[in-house]
Amino acid sequence: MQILDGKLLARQVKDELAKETAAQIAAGGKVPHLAAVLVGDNPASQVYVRNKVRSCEQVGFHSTLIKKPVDISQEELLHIIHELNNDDGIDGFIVQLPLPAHLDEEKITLAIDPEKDVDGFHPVNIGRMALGLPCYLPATPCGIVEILKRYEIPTSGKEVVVVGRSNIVGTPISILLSRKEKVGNATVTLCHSRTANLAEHTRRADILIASIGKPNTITADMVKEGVVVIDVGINRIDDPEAARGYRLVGDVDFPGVSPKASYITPVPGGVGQMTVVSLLMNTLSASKKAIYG
Ligand code: L34
Repeated sequence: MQILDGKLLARQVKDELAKETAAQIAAGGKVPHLAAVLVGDNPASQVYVRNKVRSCEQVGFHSTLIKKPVDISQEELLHIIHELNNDDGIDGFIVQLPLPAHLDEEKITLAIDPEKDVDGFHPVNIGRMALGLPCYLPATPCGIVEILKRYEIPTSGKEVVVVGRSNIVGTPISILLSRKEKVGNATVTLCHSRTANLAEHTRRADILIASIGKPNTITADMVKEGVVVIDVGINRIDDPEAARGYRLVGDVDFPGVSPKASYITPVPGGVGQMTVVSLLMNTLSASKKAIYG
């Protein structure tokens, strides 16, 4: 069993991005600038956005963090998005999800200019992705592709089983891996909460992508020997002995499944790390106007 080390890969990609950014600036180009909008005080979102801002600093980007109280109105948030859309200094921006229940995530996502949608969540970017056109790829699926690419894990002709059909992970990764691309050409099965006999599907997987949002959903009896496991889940479990009072686990029962796996991502230190660097990759493309000219 080999660990797919997201932390190590993230460091490598960041080194590459830092060099490319320095070269761009030395050639008289732009310092890439990412803005992140964080609404409310969801503790996990605070950690993720902090990681994003810190990572921008590490690679030499500018970043702007816009923090707003939990009770911000929809109009006010739409106004901020409108300003960011029209701010030439900002190459790309994100609105961290989930949003408080009174805000309409769909409306907010649709308000973001696709050219600045470095999260790749806007239907224009998702549609372009589905057709194989240049686009911003959603960060988590992009991170998964980068892991498979850099560890040289073959996908062509393989059985990929994705568990979870969210707009930001399950749906896009199933499209990406079935496309005719270097990391692609897989036979993809997309399972979800209404799938009958989940284990029958997961046991067929050469590559299993778990993005359910519930700890220990994938157990040893549900996978075959030699499976490649990509665990997207990040769940907080109360743990009085841990310094922070909780520990992080994925959607996969790591102690049970890892002995059967050929490769497996850890949580933390796996996919989450690559989600952050994918956002940086998209922001650098945005600063070059590489996608939309
Ligand atoms: N708009 N909302 C928007 N864009 C995104 O790309 C996200 N996502 C997901 C949630 N909402 C979003 C993220 O940023 C998930 N996500 C994310 C980002 C970073 C990490 C995990 C998920 C991350 O840094 N994970 C660390 C551990 C962090 C911790 O200690 O809690 C890891 O090693 O997995």
